[in-house]
Amino acid sequence: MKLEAVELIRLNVPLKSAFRTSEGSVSIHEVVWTHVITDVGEGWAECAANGLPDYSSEYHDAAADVLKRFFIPELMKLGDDLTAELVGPTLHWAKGHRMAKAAMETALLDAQLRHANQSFASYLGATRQRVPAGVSVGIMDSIEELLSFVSGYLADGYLRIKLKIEPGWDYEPVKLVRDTFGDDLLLQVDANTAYTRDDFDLLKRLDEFNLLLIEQPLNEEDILGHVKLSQYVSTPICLDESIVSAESARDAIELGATSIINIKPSRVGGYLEAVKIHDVAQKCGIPVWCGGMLETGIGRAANLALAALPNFTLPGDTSASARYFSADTTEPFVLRDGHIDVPTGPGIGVDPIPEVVDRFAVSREWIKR
Ligand code: NPG
Repeated sequence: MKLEAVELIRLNVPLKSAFRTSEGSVSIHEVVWTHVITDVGEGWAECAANGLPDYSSEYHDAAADVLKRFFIPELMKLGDDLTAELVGPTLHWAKGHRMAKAAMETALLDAQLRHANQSFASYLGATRQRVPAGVSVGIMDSIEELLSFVSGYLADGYLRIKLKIEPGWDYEPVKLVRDTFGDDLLLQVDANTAYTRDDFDLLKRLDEFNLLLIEQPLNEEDILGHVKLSQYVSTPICLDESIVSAESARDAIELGATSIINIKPSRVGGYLEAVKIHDVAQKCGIPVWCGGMLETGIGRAANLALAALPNFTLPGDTSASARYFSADTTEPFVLRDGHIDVPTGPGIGVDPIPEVVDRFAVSREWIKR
């Protein structure tokens, strides 16, 4: 396939309500889309880098810049020899920028698979037609508000609840949710790196709530800290930000830093690396689940395909469109019996709705050969 042109579309998509984590609060999902035009057809992807570099060092302006300045021209140079599988090796020389790399790989894979009339799910090796859905619940202003949101999500049918925590918003809210909704609720927490090695006793108190896991309690570079914490608490530790490749996943597993992994394709450079992490974890008997980066339908579609692979044995943050958006950029994904259907059409299996994209687009720029 040959890359003829790329349209970089900047979108500001309003969230239904502000989403607050220990890293900050978001009320508008600011992202860049890569819309690729090739000689075999077009493809779409949503780059997960958000407005601020607060989850990782990536942010949308930087992603747009590195795509325009380096990645797109380099992929165009491959001429007819370009395939989605070559994106990773071709851009390997550039350090980091995994979300930008993932956006190019995903859009080209979408174009390639649409042309081959094959779905993402079938290409990635999915074994299920629908996936169980969990929901991520942000930090709130009050416990009453938290309980009311959790109760609403359970009424919607979500099968597991993930509570965002930070120092000062941990033991009490988790206790109240556990006491209010009972022992059968699948419950886990996500600290987004908010704690330090001085907080082990506090984190150990969470053991009393029979949580599925504590996600990324310490700094992403503190692998040894996570090893020590895993030995100190009985709740399983799950890494997110720390896992950026199949190698880092293998090492974290071998060292005993993680016993469950959150896989986000964008964080690790794309779906091909994500499948490698799935495979490494599966060989080691480590379950995985699919995380989310507030993606609109364009990004959510491919995540659902990944979440249908066999070692995704825990419900992911693969929520319905209505969890975050009043209007999604594609046909909305809906919750049915706590599950979401995996798209079956060619490529990512969904198309952007032009009027919605026009409404949320703040700029559009073409990069041509
Ligand atoms: O369901 O898309 C979703 C969001 C799930 O909590 C979620 N994502 O830390 O995992 C995270 C968090 C996040 C959102 C991180 C946006 C970075 C940006």
